Amino acid sequence: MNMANLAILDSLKKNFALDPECSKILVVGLGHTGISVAHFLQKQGFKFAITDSRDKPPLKDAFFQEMPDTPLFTGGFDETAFKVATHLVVSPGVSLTEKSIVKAIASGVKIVSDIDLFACSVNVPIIAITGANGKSTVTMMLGEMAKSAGKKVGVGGNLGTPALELLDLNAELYVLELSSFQLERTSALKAAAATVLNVSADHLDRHEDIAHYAYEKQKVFSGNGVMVINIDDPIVNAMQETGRRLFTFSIRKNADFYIDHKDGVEYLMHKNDYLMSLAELPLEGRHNVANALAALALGTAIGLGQQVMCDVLKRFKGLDHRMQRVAEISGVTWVNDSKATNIGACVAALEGYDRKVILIAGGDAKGADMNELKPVIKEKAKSVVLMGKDAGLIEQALNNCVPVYSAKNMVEAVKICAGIAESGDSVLLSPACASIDQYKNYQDRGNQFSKAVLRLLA
Ligand code: UMA
Ligand code: ADP
Repeated sequence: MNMANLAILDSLKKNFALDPECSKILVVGLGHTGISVAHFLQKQGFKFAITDSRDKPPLKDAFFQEMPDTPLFTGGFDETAFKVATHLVVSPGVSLTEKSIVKAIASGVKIVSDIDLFACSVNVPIIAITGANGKSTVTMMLGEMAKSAGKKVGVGGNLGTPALELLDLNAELYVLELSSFQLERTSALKAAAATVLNVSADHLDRHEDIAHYAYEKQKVFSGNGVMVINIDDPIVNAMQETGRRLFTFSIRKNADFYIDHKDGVEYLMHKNDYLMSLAELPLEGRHNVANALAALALGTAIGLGQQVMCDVLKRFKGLDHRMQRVAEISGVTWVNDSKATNIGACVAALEGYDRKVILIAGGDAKGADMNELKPVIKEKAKSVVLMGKDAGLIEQALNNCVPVYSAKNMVEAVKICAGIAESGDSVLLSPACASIDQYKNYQDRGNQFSKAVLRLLA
């Protein structure tokens, strides 16, 4: 349930000294988040302006038509707008190290995130999910579990629908996927249950190093809610806080949620309860077993029933562009894992295979050290087809440990793979890099792959 307007204003005042009478708010970024913030502020009676560094942010025209009277500064961050602001609501795509923002913070301007505004507006449980990989999968699993249990649930955040847009649902529970960018600028979130699924190198073009990235992720545990901890990941394991209610999960050892064998069958376990066999999980890969355990732990933390949760897992087919089987052509299986935008995801994908695959990788490495890919590629790849901006970095890191081919684009990459693949092989697009150097986004990259593969059928 949403809080009534007065209660929301009260909470915003207490947490951020935000006051419709005197606060001067600058919304930084005119993307989906910025628009959701504008709607929220307008509804609560705040005055605000918006700035975006881009000349023509894609949503500019639509915004101008909707709110023609709201001051809008584009084509750079407007210094005057920053000077008069008392509060900045900064979108996740904008770095807090931007000169104008650093200056504003130094002069006492408060930073607020859309997640802060959201947290100040609900008095029902929020479940928060972060991690380098698996966020969307676990968020969707848990959302489905809650729905199946008859709960009115809002599911969104980094997943796609900005958190503030979920408020109109008046849900009794919210499940949010949160990125490190959202968390780094959030201070009012107090989730009823939260998890950091794993930490591996990502977004190192925006975060100083992996320790800093982990520090931002850890903020998901702010407050006093249930901590769901992956004890297989040493960085996450170290986030445990004494005195907090805690569920652990592991695919390797004993934990609150773990895997055990009985009569040669592997089971998902909660303490002494055999929940379901692993064979009943339609998703491929050990990493998805970890995701299922995390979802079960979060669901248990908010009182969902075991049976309902397992029924959802048994029919959960996974999300597009994550280990998605596109086609089998002449005995060759083509798999789209375009959402593998970092090394950890690509490693997890390769580790799931017990036979060597042909890998298509490359794109924007976002500052990651591509040397980490070498051992798993050496073990699991028959050959590698590289494309995109940082193909050279990967090629250098591999140092001829497997045959490497270069492709200018996806059509060429698929052609090369079709030429070298033999019946029984799998061709896996799992780029270990972001897509923005050549594509609109990871969906676009995955779609281009599928299109090129399906063309082989013709
Ligand atoms: N930008 C500028 N100048 C600006 C504002 C934005 O150049 O003044 C650029 C950003 O660098 C970015 C793009 O515009 O490339 C969009 O940035 P944004 O903050 O306006 O993005 P939104 O449209 O609000 O979408 C954001 C999340 N995007 C990012 O964090 C980059 C979406 O996650 C999220 O779904 C949405 O809020 C709703 O919560 C996307 C994402 O790629 C899926 N997230 C990253 C990831 O998952 O790895 C973190
Ligand atoms: P996120 O939202 O964190 O990006 P997704 O569920 O969208 O996570 O999956 C992104 C990529 O990471 C996909 O390539 C997927 O196969 C891989 N992946 C999913 N879960 C995990 C995990 N627990 N560990 C490692 N990789 C994972």
